[in-house]
Amino acid sequence: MNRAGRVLAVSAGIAFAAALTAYYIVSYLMMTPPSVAASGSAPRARLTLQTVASLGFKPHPDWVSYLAKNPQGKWVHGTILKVPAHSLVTVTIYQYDTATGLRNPFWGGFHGTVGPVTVNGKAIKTLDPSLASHTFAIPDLGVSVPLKGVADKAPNQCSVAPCTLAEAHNTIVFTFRTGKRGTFRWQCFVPCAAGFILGFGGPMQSLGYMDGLLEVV
Ligand SMILES: [Cu+2]
Repeated sequence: MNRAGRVLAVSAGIAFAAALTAYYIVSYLMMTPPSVAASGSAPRARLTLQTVASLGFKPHPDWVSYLAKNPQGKWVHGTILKVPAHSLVTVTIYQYDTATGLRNPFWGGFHGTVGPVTVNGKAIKTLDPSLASHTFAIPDLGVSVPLKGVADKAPNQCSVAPCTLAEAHNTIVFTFRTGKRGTFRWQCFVPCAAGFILGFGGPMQSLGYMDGLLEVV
């Protein structure tokens, strides 16, 4: 190839890489994951969530995920939750996934909750860490609640979100208090990402799956 040809080839390569980079940045900036507001208003609000073993639709049908119910009663695949400041927020989680277990038994306890934590209507003080399927934890607010998994052999298990109450699940209800306004990260601490190294990749490190933001407004 002569000099002009090489310059042309290199320039074309650089232009292609620059276009790809620009595309990546623009699509990153334009992607706004949906946020879901709690129902009710200060000083009392309610959040309704569900966890599913596999989302069942694109872009990651086999990823484990949280979903949230909006105030109109529709399930949304989103983990950005909007709650009022200085309020008591009661969270109901329909837990459809089976247990993976916690590596650190400390997280089998309930932290930062106000009043009882109930599983299927029964108050419990702590959860056997090996029964945890996921946790709902907001480290900055000191909140952490392990969620009891569905039995491995439970009949009628759900595999496509949103799951319905007719499918095998545990219902966990707890309340926590919000303080000042701000954005706080929340996440699951169970290594529940099947197929990823140590169970902590993929959905465990992705907003919209096992991670989210709590917008206190
Ligand atoms: Cu999880």
